Amino acid sequence: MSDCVFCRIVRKEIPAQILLETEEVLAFKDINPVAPRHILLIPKKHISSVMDPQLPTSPQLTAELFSAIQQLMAEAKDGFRVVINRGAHAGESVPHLHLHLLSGRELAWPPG
Ligand code: IU
Repeated sequence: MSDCVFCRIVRKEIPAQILLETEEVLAFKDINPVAPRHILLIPKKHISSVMDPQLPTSPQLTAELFSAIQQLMAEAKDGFRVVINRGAHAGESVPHLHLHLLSGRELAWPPG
C-alpha cells in the first residue's frame, strides 16, 4: 500500500534502523522502544494484520519469519517475548502485520 508507513520503510522512503532483510521480511528497531531491545519484524508485502484473510501467504514467509526470530534473538540469553497486538484492546496502531520482539529486561506476566 503506497501510504502505509511500514510499506514506506520497506521501500526505504522513511529511514529506519534496519537489522535484517530477506526476500520476504524486514526487521528494524522500534522508534519508541518499550524494552532495551525492541525490534519490529514485518512481512515486506502489505498484510494488514494477523487476521488478514490472505494469510498464510506462503510457506516461505512463515519460514523467514521464524528464521528471523531465531537470528535476531540468538543473543537474548535471558529470554525474550514475541507479541502481535490485534485490535483496540491490544493497542494495535499500525495496519501492517508486525511482530514485536522484546528483550533486555524482565517482562511481566500477565502483560498489562
Ligand atoms: P502496535 O502493535 O501497532 O501498537 O505497534 C506499532 C509499533 O510501531 C509501535 O511500537 C511504534 O513505536 C512503532 N512504530 C515505528 O517503529 N516506526 C514508525 O514510524 C511508526 C510506528 I508510525
